[in-house]
Amino acid sequence: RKPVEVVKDVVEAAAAKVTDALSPDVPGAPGSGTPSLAEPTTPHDPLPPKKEQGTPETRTPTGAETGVPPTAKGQQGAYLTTAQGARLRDTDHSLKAGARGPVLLQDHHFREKIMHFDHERIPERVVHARGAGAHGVFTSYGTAEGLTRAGFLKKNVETPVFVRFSTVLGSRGSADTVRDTRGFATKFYTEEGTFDLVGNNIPVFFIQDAIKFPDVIHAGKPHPDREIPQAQSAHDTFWDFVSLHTEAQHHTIWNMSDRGIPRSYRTMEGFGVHTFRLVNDAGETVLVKFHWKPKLGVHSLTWEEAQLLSGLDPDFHRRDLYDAIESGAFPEWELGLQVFPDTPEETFAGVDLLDPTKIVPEELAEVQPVGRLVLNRTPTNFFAEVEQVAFHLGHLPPGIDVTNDPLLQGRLFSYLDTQLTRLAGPNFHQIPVNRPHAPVNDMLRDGFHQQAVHAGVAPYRPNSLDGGNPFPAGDAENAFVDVPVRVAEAPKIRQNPASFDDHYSQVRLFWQSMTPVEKDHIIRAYTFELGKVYEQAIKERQLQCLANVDPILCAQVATGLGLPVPEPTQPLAEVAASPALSQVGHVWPPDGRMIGIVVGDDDADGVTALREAVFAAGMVPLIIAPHGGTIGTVTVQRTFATARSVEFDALLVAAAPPPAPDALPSRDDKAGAGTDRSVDPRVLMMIDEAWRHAKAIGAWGDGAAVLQRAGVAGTPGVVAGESGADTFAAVQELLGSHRVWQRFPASVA
Ligand code: HDD
Repeated sequence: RKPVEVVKDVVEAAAAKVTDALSPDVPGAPGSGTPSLAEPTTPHDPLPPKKEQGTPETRTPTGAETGVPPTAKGQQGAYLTTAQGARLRDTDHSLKAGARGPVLLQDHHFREKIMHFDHERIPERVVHARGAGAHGVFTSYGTAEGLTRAGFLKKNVETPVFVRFSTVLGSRGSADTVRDTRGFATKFYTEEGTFDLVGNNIPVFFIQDAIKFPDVIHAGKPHPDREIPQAQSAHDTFWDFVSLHTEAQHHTIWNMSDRGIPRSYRTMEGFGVHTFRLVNDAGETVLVKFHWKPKLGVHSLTWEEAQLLSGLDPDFHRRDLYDAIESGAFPEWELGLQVFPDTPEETFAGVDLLDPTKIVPEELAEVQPVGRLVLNRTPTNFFAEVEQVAFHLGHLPPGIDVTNDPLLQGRLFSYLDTQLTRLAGPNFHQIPVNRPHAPVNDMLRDGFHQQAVHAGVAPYRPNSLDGGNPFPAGDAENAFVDVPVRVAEAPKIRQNPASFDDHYSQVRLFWQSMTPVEKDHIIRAYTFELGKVYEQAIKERQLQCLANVDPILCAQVATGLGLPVPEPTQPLAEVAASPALSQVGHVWPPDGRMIGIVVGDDDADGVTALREAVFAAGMVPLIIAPHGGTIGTVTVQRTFATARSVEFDALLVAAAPPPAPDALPSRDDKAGAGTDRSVDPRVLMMIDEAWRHAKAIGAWGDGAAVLQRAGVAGTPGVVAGESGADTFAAVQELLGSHRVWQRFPASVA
């Protein structure tokens, strides 16, 4: 049949569905008798006439109120229309003077369509351009009630949230699994105004003063001449900067550790980084640091997995987040606070709380849980929500205030300012995802993209024309509290406090807190990154920095680079390790983990039962078969052509499927090495990689022979069970530790 006939069938089938859907109950449907839905982007009801302006509302309708989330109302009616609502009969042919003639300038639909398309892209974020976001809910435990007047932290209060995760350096289309810091930004739509907690998965920052932010980002972004490398720090300008601005060494060692390559957004900690100030009803204050603790624990990729994923699935973290939510394995974090007395010195246990390059070890100030975050809804439209969401540290509800951390103070300017270019004007707070859920009655007016139809004539205060509205709130009406912190009488100077000069003690603290296998990964990461640097002087300068952190770290990296080992320029700091910083040695719930299951054609019942067992354990099975389609009644999700080990956390081999005719050559095919092709080489590659990346592996029945053939049977973390069920049970146990750490040589050193 001609393609045009096929298309006709498809179109007719779709049209029939639309007709079915157009029951008289559907608003806007012909004959429904109901008016069309309201224009969805109208943000608020028009203000009442000025005399009745008692409680003017500019409130975003929430899903609970309208039954429909505001973002789900982008279209009304079943028919294609112009942007002005005129129905169209054809959108595939421009209006021409005859079938072979020129296109006519009067084709208003063509011009509207192309004009809009030409402007679909907006500037990407200058940093954190690559990201993914999701909706959720934050439920407060009430444990912070005595510390802050913030209503969303009162017991059992549920607050809708939107969270955006990101990498920092890459462009919008860059890979997810690069070595980088991850952003963790949360918008709490509280009833007292929006609170944005704009944090990272690393608790310290590269610089101590925001005035250096353009410089560190210029150094980290691709080189200006050739615009490479994309989304990574393994290049000259980055290491030039961090070896010259040695305050960056603490953040850098976190990047070089496994924290720089998270397994998933779901397995990252989040940190507010700065110290904030809470104020309670009595006006009492404390200093706090915010922490997000993932329910699934902190887990990372191996460097080889991260590199493979950048090519095999550049959207790995984004896919993982959305797959988890859609499969019902909702990502969860606990919000915690480290609480410090608000003293004039603003220090705790010798740590300057205004220095964003320092942590307070959890062993010295426990992280106290105050609430729970669950992400349970994927975006309806990525651009509308994830791309247009705008975070700002100045979005603070009453009860939370800032401190004088100079990095924080600079950020308070930057986040508003950047949106003017990115979102093209000052009204970005009216974009649906950015609208507060608290009633808004500001005196901001006009500007590009104004969506609100403000009533009244007197947007100033005091006024006598709009009945005095809007009125100032006091303590009783829960007005925002600017904590009256005393500002010391001091000269205007461009200078840091002396305590900011300690650039190495906490780098050493981090290094000392790592287990041998984590130290090994750090050494390899520095060796890789500096190995990509061309300038000898930069490598030598960075080695000099490492000499001030630890002699073994420095010597091993120097050996890898083939350079001499420098002497430290200052005494090594005496520090106590913080075991809380290590990812190894904990056991975590394995919920939401991906279990790859290699099957043949003849074990359909066993596979069905195993799939159910995996789901019942809160994990997600991925059936991998020689061909697509089904195995019995089970749908095949990956074939040997589309599966790769890096997608899953553990591998089960249920059978010994024969090699497909188009299998890749295996190393056994090399001349003289024999040609045992009893197992598909792609299955052998999956096993080989899963083993190398220290993942749990299991097999039963014929599958056990496959593990023998792969040469991994009987090694740590490789289970040969009697049945699928008991093999899976043993693998589940192993997953609690994330990896079979013994397989890394350094872990036994
Ligand atoms: Fe920033 C975005 C986190 C320092 C200026 N930053 C941005 C995002 C996160 C962070 C998570 C992405 C938000 C989103 O998803 O839309 N930034 C941090 C943290 C910092 C930090 C944890 C240090 C503790 N940032 C920082 C400084 C400056 C900026 C010192 C400028 C002086 N950051 C920006 C920005 C961005 C941004 C240019 C780009 C897009 C945006 O704000 O909305 O304004």
